[in-house]
Amino acid sequence: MLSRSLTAAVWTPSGRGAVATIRVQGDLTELSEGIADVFHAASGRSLAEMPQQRIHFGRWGRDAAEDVVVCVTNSKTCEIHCHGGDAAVSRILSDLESVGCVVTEWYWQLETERGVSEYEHAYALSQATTLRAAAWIAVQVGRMERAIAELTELVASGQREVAAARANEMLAWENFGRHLTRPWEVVLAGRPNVGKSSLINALVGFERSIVFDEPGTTRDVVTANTVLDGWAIRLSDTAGQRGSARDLEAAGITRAREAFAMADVRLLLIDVSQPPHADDWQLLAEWPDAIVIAHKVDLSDIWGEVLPTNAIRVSSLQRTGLKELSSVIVARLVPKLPPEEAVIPLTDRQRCELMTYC
Ligand SMILES: Nc1nc2c(ncn2[C@@H]2O[C@H](COP(=O)(O)OP(=O)(O)OP(=O)(O)O)[C@@H](O)[C@H]2O)c(=O)[nH]1
Ligand SMILES: [Mg+2]
Repeated sequence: MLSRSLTAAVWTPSGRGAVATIRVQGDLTELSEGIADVFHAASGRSLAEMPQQRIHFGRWGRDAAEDVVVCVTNSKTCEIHCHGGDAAVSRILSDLESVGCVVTEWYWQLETERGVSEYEHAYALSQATTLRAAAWIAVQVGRMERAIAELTELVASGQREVAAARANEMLAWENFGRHLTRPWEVVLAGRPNVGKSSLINALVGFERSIVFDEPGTTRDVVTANTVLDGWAIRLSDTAGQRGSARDLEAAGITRAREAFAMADVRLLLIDVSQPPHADDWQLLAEWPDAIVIAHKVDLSDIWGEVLPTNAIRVSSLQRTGLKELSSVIVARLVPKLPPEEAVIPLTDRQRCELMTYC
């Protein structure tokens, strides 16, 4: 067994890929001895004898060996490139573990002098799902460490109030920062049959949710990921809301209400081709901050005067009003962009650390 001075981590994204890369860090002489019976270089050399910065072809495994390419990148790091399937990766990791390597996450192998914020920055960057979010995260490198050092100095020199004001300035971008690595939640609700599933399909551009001309079609929360103006959005379609529902439908409605309550933006649909119903008024009164959508405007509008004045007129069938709706959603989610030099907290730990100065 090796002393636990070696770590191994996968550096390629999870899931199936052409090639996967496993990085091992630590004492490579120990590693070389440990894997002598599982790794056989075509050159006959042991890992310890391999010149750095060269690629070495070889076979990995005691029986049913498979092809790998190994590269010793410096005196403490070697990379094993193997088939990108999960099976090949887990087999090599488990061999490494069985000889004493500690399997860890890739960002803990970063060589950094700046501490935890740099790990967090690298991890956050890997979690960005849009280029726009990645660009905002990329420019944050090093900013949080510097900001915290400044806050600490301010407190040490008795300027606690100035420090609190600065920390609050950064915390103002807390929600923006949180959604650089996870999607904004946009939830649709409305009475049964108003066209919620049709609208979600129109917004994502494919048939994600079942559409049917019968109330109560959607029974649970159905989600679909999309991007609006460069921001990652998770749309949720929900069961139609009606006061008279029973059993299974009622359970779906409870789930729908929970999802609606938690949303970053709520879309409340009304079907203008049907007369207003008590449940419509109830929903409008209950969720005054929701974006109201006057749906099915391709049909004759029965609501007329009583339609809320700020309602956005949409027809999912004819695909009209979708652009306007998208820009209203984006304006709600990101009403203002941070200034370029803003320090944006990216993780819960950073948010908590800033709060200690407030
Ligand atoms: N004319 C017209 N019909 C629409 C439009 N959007 C949806 N519909 C029709 O309305 C009916 C109900 O649509 P759904 O999208 O299933 O409605 P829903 O709100 O998801 O219904 P539940 O899941 O039962 O709550 C279907 O027959 C759709 O084809 C629209 O913009 N115009
Ligand atoms: Mg539905």
